[in-house]
Formats: sequence, C-alpha cells, structure tokens
Amino acid sequence: MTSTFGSWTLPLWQSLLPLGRDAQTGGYQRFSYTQAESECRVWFRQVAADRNLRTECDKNGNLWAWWLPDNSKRELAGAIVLGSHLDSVPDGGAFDGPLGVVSAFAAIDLLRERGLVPARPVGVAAFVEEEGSRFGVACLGSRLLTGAMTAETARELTDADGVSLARAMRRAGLDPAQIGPDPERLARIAAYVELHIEQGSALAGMGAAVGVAESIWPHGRWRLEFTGRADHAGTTTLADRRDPMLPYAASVLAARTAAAEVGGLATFGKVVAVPGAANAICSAVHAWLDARAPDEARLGDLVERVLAAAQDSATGHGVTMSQRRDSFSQLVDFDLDLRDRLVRALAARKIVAPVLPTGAGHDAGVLAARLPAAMLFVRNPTGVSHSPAEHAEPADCAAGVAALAIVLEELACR
Ligand code: HGY
Ligand code: MN
Ligand code: MN
Repeated sequence: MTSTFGSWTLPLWQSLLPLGRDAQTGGYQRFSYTQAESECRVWFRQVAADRNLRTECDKNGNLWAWWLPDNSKRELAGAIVLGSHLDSVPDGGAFDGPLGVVSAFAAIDLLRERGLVPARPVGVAAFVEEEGSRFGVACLGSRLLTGAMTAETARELTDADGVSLARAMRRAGLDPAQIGPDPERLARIAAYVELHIEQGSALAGMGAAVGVAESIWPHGRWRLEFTGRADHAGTTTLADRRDPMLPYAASVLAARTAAAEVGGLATFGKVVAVPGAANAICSAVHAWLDARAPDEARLGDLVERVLAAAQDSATGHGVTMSQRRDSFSQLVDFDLDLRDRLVRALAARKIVAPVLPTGAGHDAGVLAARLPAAMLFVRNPTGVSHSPAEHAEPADCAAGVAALAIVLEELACR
C-alpha cells in the first residue's frame, strides 16, 4: 500500500497487515480467540493506548476504545461509535473488517490534527466473531450485546474441533458466565457508523469512491446433515449404495436453480465428508447453505425449495437428512434520518456518496435493531471479497477515512 493511503493511516494499516496472514495464500486466518485474533486484539489495545484512548473489553468479548470530551467525568452517554471487526473468514482478505477499525482510529487522528474535540464520547468498537468462522454464527458479538442471541445458546456453540465458545472464552481469560445482553451499554450509544469495503462493485460502476448503505438483504445459514452408509468404492454396486454425497450434490444444484428463480443468492461454501476417504463411500456429509434474498418471502421460498430438493434426493438414495437453521438476519433498512444526515454532510464537502443496498451482513445491521446505525462503503474495483484477492485502492481508502472524519465531525463535534 502506497503513501497515498494517507500518512496518518499508513503505519496503522501496515502494523496490522502481518497478523494472521497466511504466507502461502496471502489470505487471513483470524478466527476468534485464536492466537492470530488475540494478536489483533493486542494491536487494538496498543493503537488505542498510543492515542491515549481508554480501552475496555465488554463481557461479550467486544473491544471498545474511548475518546472522551475534555469535560467528561467518564460519562459515556450519547456516544458516537465507529468500528467494525478484526476476525476473518478462512483465507479472508485484508480489508473486510480491519478497514473499518483502522479508518475509525484514523478519522479520530484527523480530527485531532485539526484541533477538534468531541462534544460527546467517541468510541471505536471491534466486534468479536463477526464472520462466524469459528463458532458458526455471524455477528456473534453484536448479537450477544443486543440480546439477538441468548447466552445459553451461545455458550454451547462449538468450533470444528468441538471446543465450545465458553471454553474458548475461558482460555482467552474471559468469563463466559457473564455473556449476554448489555442494555446499559447500548443505551449510552447515540449512533453507530461502520465503514466497510464494498463487497461488490456497484461503486466502481458508478465512479464513486465512497457510498452509504441503504439496506441489508435478509440472510441466514442452514446446516444440512446427510447420513448414509460407508462402504467400499471399488466393490459396492451402484444399486447397493446409500451415498450421502448424492443428495448433497443435488442440493448444490437445487440451490443454484432456486436462487436464480427467486432472484436471490445461495451458496454451499463449506462441506465436510465423513470420514473423507478417496476410496470409500462417505458415511455422512455435513454441508452449510448460505442463502440471501431481497426480501424474506423470497428467502423463505428459496430455502424451502433447496430443502425440499435435498429431502427428495435423500429419500431416493436411501439417505437420511436432517437440517437446522444456525443463524438468521432479518431485512435491515438503515435509519433514514441518519443515512440522510451522512449523505448531506458528505455532499456539503463535495463528496457524492451513492446510497446502495448490500447482500453482505454486518454488525451495523444487528445494532440497527436497537439504535440508529449507518454504514459507509469504500469502492472495491473488482468487487471480490472473502478472498485473498480482495482489494481497495489506497486513494479510495484515504477517501473513506476522510468521509468517516466528516461524518464523525458532523455527529460528535457539533
Ligand atoms: O457474511 C457476510 O455477509 C459478512 O461478510 N460477514
Ligand atoms: Mn465478511
Ligand atoms: Mn465484514
């Protein structure tokens, strides 16, 4: 990244880049409460300390850094919070999440360089397990904070090795008995603004460096388990097989067809063949369906079609199938007043920020159910995300920081 990212941002960005990076792929493996993610958490605390911002970890594992008005007696009411997340999908890109956290600190730096002081508290948040890559539920930190997921359910979530969230939190020095809704904390926040790399190329098509979020498509994850009978690949006749791979394959194709028919998106991005021998029929296949659509009716229709096709195929092949919904996010329409205020503040500084919907989920979407929330998007020239190839140009990242600083000045310094 060249210095056009902005001299104030470059060292900050570069200090985070090596953490959790896979030397082979160039992607990131920053999963909650692992070594790589804990290094990111140390980085967050250090960046805050360097800026004389008080840091805290809330009872759900989310990190917060606070820039307080001079006259504050540690009173946090009416706070404007910026932020995003530091965890990644497996082999994720550098920008999804971290760009929002780095830009939040950089926006504070910009205002301070101009001698501005906030009239209300300003927070930088890094929400834990946004991707759900380790424990399966996206936006876990903000869901717990808002009560969108119960503590009991969350404590029992397990990772691929069977380690529960409770155990992982204890290992990280946190007390899982404490997790759960935090209404006092939420009540102190007047607005949350998350800057994020766009996970599509709409802004590139419009020739705009930054945009403002309009809405988030409803979306969710479903876990399908097909159980058949393990057997020899070289001796079992086709007629004798109960192969769980077949209904799984039918489900993948049905997902593609149904998504096209309803105007949504459906993806099987994770599949585990058990036990996974090249020369054996599997005993079971576990697969995860990610489905999204512009509205809940179409999403429901899409998922119903996939599950019906999966069940039909399973029955036809003598395989049993079970399914459960791991997570669900309703349609989010971001707060209209806040959204318009952002657009107007940017327009007053000659920044034209188109308003656009997204199919990607965010903590801002979870928080939007409880408080005014908004998002800024930074142009992604290829639209690629959840991949090591994810990229934003340094000049656009700098434009994002400048836009976030304008928004912060508008919301917190007046
Ligand atoms: O999966 C998502 O939509 C987001 O990138 N966490
Ligand atoms: Mn993501
Ligand atoms: Mn993200």
